[in-house]
Amino acid sequence: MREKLQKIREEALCALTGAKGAAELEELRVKYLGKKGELTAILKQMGGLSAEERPKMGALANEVRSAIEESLAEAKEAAQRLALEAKLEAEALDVTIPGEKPELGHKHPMYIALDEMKDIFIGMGFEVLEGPEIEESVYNFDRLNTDEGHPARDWGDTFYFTEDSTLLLRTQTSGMQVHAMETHELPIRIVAPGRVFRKDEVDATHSPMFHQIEGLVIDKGVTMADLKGTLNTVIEGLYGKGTKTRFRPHHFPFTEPSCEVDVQCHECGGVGCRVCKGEGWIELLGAGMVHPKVLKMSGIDPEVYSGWAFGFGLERLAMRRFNISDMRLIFENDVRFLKQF
Ligand code: 2NL
Repeated sequence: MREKLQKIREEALCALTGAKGAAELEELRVKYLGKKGELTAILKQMGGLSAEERPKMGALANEVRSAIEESLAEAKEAAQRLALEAKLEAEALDVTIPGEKPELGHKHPMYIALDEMKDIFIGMGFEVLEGPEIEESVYNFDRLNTDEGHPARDWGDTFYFTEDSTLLLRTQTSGMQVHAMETHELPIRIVAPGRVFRKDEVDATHSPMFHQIEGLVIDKGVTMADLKGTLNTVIEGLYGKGTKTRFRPHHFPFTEPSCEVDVQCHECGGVGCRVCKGEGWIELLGAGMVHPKVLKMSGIDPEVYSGWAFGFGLERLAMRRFNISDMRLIFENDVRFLKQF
């Protein structure tokens, strides 16, 4: 029996030294120390020993068990350490590998033009307002002296939400300014940029969605001279000092008198060329003195206050600013196009 016990010890310790991994260790534990294991089988034979031999063999058996248990614990610890090391190695992050550079976009050319405009107006003490693209026809039309029956209100030109034509996608940013006249304290000095919508077919100069920037000034004693002076300053800011302008009479329902403003062709200096289509002048914006009826409808007394307003198309402004020949390029968002600005 002594030899058997010593053989078990030898074999077990040898097997444990060579064992790899927790599963194999557990197998060895069952093989040597388990209920049906080799050591237990020996202990079961103890009954057949003499009274003298039994305690000796018992002591030896315990010794062998302890040795195997100790060795098993050590092997388990070593296996865990190895597993952890392997895991750390596998999951290691090499922070010295160069990262992937995120490709940054940049400002859309139309927003470059808009931001230039905003800067010029903010510099002159204007406030920038933005408002809803879904508007009531009262604010888009009625309060701007554009009554029912006016061609601008036609179902063929305007995107309406309701059969009774009370709710629509704004066709101009003027609604914002009407809201401002009703809620702002006087005097008012605001610009309102934003998207507007009209049922236009897409071509080189039209889109059913485009951008406007409108301005409104209301104070005591404001005249057409303020309109001309301010707009000339803005245009010089956009096209350079000394740029010549021309104010032509025009008609808008919300202003009286009204005008359109042209800038002398930067390409030919007014002689006439391909860019200005032989005119020498390029149309830039519409403007005028706010109609007294428009002031009155928003609760402002036209006997005390007067004002002027204007509206630019931003796509056209950007097209002129960057020499873009087709409006569709502005909306297609082809990066090869956008990258150039
Ligand atoms: C254009 C030029 C314009 C206005 C917009 C305006 C706004 C209020 C009162 C009076 Cl609240 N006028 N805006 C004035 C003149 C011209 O836009 O070509 N529009 C179709």
